[in-house]
Amino acid sequence: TIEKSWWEEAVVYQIYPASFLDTNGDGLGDIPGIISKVPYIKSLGVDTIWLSPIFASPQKDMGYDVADYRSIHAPYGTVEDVQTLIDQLHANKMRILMDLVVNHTSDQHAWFKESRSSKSNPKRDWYIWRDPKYDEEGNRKEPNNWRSIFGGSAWAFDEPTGQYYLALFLPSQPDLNWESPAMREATHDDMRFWLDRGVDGFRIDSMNLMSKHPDLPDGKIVNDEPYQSGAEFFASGPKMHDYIREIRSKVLDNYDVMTVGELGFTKDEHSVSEYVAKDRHELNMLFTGDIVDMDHGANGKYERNDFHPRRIREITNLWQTAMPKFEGWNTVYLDNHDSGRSVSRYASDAPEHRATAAKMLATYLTTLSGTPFMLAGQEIGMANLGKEYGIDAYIDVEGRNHYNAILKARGGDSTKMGDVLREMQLKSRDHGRLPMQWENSPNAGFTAGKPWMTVNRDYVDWNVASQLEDPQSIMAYWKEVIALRKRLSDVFVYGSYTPLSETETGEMVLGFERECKETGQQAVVLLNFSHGKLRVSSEKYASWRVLISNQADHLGEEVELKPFGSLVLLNI
Ligand code: TEU
Ligand code: CA
Repeated sequence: TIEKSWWEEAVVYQIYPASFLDTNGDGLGDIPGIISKVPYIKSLGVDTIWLSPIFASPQKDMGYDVADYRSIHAPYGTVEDVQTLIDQLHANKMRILMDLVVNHTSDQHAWFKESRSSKSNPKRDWYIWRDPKYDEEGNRKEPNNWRSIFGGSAWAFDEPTGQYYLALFLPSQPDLNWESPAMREATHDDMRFWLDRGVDGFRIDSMNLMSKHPDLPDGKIVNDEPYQSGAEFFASGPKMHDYIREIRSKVLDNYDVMTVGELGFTKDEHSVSEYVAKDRHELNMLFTGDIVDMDHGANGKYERNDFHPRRIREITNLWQTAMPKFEGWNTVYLDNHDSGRSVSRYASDAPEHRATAAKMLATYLTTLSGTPFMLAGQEIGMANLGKEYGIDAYIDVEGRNHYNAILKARGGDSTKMGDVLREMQLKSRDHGRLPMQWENSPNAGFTAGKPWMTVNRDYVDWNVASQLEDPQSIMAYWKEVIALRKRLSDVFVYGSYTPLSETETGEMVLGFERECKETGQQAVVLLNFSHGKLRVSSEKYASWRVLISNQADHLGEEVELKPFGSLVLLNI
């Protein structure tokens, strides 16, 4: 018999609060907007939502800069509103995950204000402070050469006390010092605050950055830039697992909850296993970064590196085969608020392919082992902003910093920025944050006011209202594949995974089998990642029946996949 748990069977729907639904016309989504859509979310078959941060924040990084974890960013609503949301979800047998941002806080957090106030403040060591270094000419220098993930130095100088503090993201996001037991306890209390209100778990932001190498050594020098990554010394540091186990035993184990850790930089199977192997008793699942980095270059996100299906085959095979070895569990995802939409990056948003491509990716997400996470809007095939949008449509700090740095290096000539814009049109974080497209009315029905960011004008054709009416819609397909996953969970959730080789399927098709050993039930999934019509030999599956397909034909000895076609066959 199979050991089962709710979080393995869950299908999670990520909501970016600013962009979901605005109910008071201030142009920003809000908690009442989410509450009003609980029946809609439930109708998809989704059972859990993950809310990106909704806490008090100056919004320098859209809430990933938390000023107070126990109060809500006022335009979003109140703690009472959130309680109503939690209660309504529970009344509908649904669950809610919150974003736990505890690698860093905002510089407006009371803890940091105290910490920076003097060197002798009791909270001084809640953050990472170091003396400056000096070069031969006596010029002040940062304590080491680490680069911020958003560009520039990872250190910010604070005049009043003459020291630098570490900030791996924005200078307004100082890193917490997890070495401090008092800081850890305060953070545990913040977690309990929400768990006691019924929250069902956390997505842990920048999870593996919490433990740094204690000596903060210089990062390996790979080019002549002033700052180097340093990730080898700030990701998955020596105390990482102590901190997680402490959270687990002191906090999480007192509740029936789950955690999903965001895992950047750490990529090897052994290190990954240490977070999620069953006997480790640490996290329930992870977001490995590789699946959203498939078109990143060796020198960074915005370096051109066109997607090839070989990448998704490698990554899928890697984690699908690794997890069972150590009885670990994982997520299955392609989209989040930090990237372009998968349909635009890994498939096609060309009008003639878009619906089929979105359905093909939905098939991928719901037929693998692991907990599927989808981003709001994925159920209607929301896509990136089109090429007609210029740089002004992009507002996110990561992409903007990148663009501005190159613009400066090229002497400020914006006519020479076509290559940079091309990559932003694929990968900018803005695309994952576009306002939800509810209907064909001004601003897609997202707001009656002025939207906080660009509304993609393609809402005219791609919106919730029109797809609700259409049995052939992307949304209808999503409902179907989610329902199939739930009904056949022995195969699709708990079954074993066997990859089909590139020789068997051809390089543009991803294929795999799933099997429930107990019942002998088997499925085969074939996904065409190309613009072309492809045939795959299916002798072995000649007598299997079609469970679901978007644009494909089962011809017995052969399967014909239309462009971006997908097909799932079942043996019994
Ligand atoms: O992201 C962590 C992270 O490492 C990011 O740099 C991510 O790789 C990048 O955005 C991809 O382009 C998390 C959040 O998901 C992100 O939104 C926050 O900005 C970041 O932490 C800081 O809290
Ligand atoms: Ca609002």
